[in-house]
Amino acid sequence: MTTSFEKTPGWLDWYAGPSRPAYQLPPGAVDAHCHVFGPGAEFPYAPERKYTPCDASKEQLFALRDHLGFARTVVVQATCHGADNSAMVDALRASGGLARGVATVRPEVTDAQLRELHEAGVRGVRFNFVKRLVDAAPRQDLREVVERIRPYGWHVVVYFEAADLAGLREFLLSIPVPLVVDHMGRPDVAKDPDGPEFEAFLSFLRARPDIWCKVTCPERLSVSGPPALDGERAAYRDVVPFARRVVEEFPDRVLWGTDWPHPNLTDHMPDDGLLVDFLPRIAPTPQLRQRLLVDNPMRLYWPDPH
Ligand code: 0GY
Repeated sequence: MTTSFEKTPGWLDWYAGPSRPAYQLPPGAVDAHCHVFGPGAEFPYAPERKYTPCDASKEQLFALRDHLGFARTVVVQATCHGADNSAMVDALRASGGLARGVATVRPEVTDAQLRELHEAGVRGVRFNFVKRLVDAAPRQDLREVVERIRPYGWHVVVYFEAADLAGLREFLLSIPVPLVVDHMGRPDVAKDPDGPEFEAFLSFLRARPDIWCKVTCPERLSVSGPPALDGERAAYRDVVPFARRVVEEFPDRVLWGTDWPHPNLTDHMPDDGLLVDFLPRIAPTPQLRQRLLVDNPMRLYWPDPH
């Protein structure tokens, strides 16, 4: 079967021919946040999707992993595939154990389906609260999903915007499994990293010792922008103080990933090699980078790699 689709108008394809990073990743580094999109002809996009991306296949993802120097990947289910995890699972199965996954499931998921996802390498589910990406799911549905996944030892990845944290905080803290927050809860980096908005986020991270944070997506959060705008390889400088604060206060529960193929960027598409070069600026010592890139993701996704 072939399925034709039209990309969302203005959709930016991922950056072809990324540079080789100047910073060499430590052996065993994990890209803990990236996606596969389709290919749509093989894995059609969900009817309820809010955007139609360009294809971004598992082969292309694994080629980028090797080019940048990552050893392993965590493939996160993107909203354009809804709760049909087949493209993500196909990537996990093709990875030879070098990829783990975060799925989207509905309360009616069967135990057989959960077992199959676990065997393929899924270790978490994602709850997305970003209004432009999904229609809000009833909280009771999310609670039911948590009860279903709990026996597998999975965690919940949550994606929300800074302005929505106050309304979500109590609900999120009531979820009885570890939480992983995407993209630092999307701070407004035009604001003060020591100001009340980011302080509210840090206080959320302090509320439980099992809340992890991805210090990801400078390209998505930055106002100062990429090198083409600020004229230096050291791009996205306004994001640095935010990410660095999190890395330094919570060194044992931070994760990092490329977010390839960077859905929904409208002004520029990052060179993934430059994104890797962002790492020493937010994790300034080799010890911090070892935890961020190797020890932490291994503990969460491959606690028993043998
Ligand atoms: C990301 C960010 C975005 C998209 C999704 O699942 C998704 O569609 O997560 C976004 O548009 O901010 O993490 O990839």
